[in-house]
Amino acid sequence: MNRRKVTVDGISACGKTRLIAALSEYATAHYHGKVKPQEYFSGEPSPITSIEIQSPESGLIDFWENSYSTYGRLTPLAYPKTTLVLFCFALEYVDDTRWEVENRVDYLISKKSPKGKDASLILVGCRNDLRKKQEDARSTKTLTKASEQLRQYAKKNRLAGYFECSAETDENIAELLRTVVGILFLGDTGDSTRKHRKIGSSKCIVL
Ligand SMILES: Nc1nc2c(ncn2[C@@H]2O[C@H](COP(=O)(O)OP(=O)(O)OP(=O)(O)O)[C@@H](O)[C@H]2O)c(=O)[nH]1
Ligand SMILES: [Mg+2]
Repeated sequence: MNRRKVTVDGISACGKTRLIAALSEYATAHYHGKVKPQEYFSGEPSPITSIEIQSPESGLIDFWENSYSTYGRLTPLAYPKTTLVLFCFALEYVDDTRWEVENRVDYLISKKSPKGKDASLILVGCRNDLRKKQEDARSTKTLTKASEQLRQYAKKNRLAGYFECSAETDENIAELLRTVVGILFLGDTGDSTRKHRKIGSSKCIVL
């Protein structure tokens, strides 16, 4: 069975663990998926969530969370042999963290990157429900403007995708998983030949 590693990295406490849980739940319900029991890693909880899917391809996805708060000692193992990086940030703090996101992704796509040069990278904005609530309460669009700049950054740097999701409402979880499965098992790539296309609403773009 094909086995692929996906590194889930990003800003601290932005929603990485919940994103993996939402993707796992969706894969179980719609890809005939099965979440493998958690293994322990030298006595510590494992940063790996393994999901076996049966359709459209059969394969095993290992989501490896790079969390400094939970799995600090294991962070050097997060990138080697990864096929895809989901780099996450929280959309309700995007105005404060945009520069950190760009700096860290610049490094991940540079020659010094700990990921292999063929590994793709998708930018994932998490907690879109909270962003919407905040903007509604303040009647502003400052967060939307900041996230638009990240979308442009993703496009300029030919990243494999840019998504705005909510693990709370499941917004764009299906679309993100479809793109992940395509890259891992169906030969979709993140190279410059990719056409700019929209999926569903303007909230989700695969570049
Ligand atoms: N409303 C809402 N809350 C979310 C969403 N995703 C995550 N959260 C909440 O945000 C908090 C942090 O989520 P985690 O998934 O633990 O974040 P993390 O990035 O794994 O955190 P670290 O591993 O500590 O870096 C938790 O209270 C989650 O329940 C979302 O889409 N909507
Ligand atoms: Mg976590």
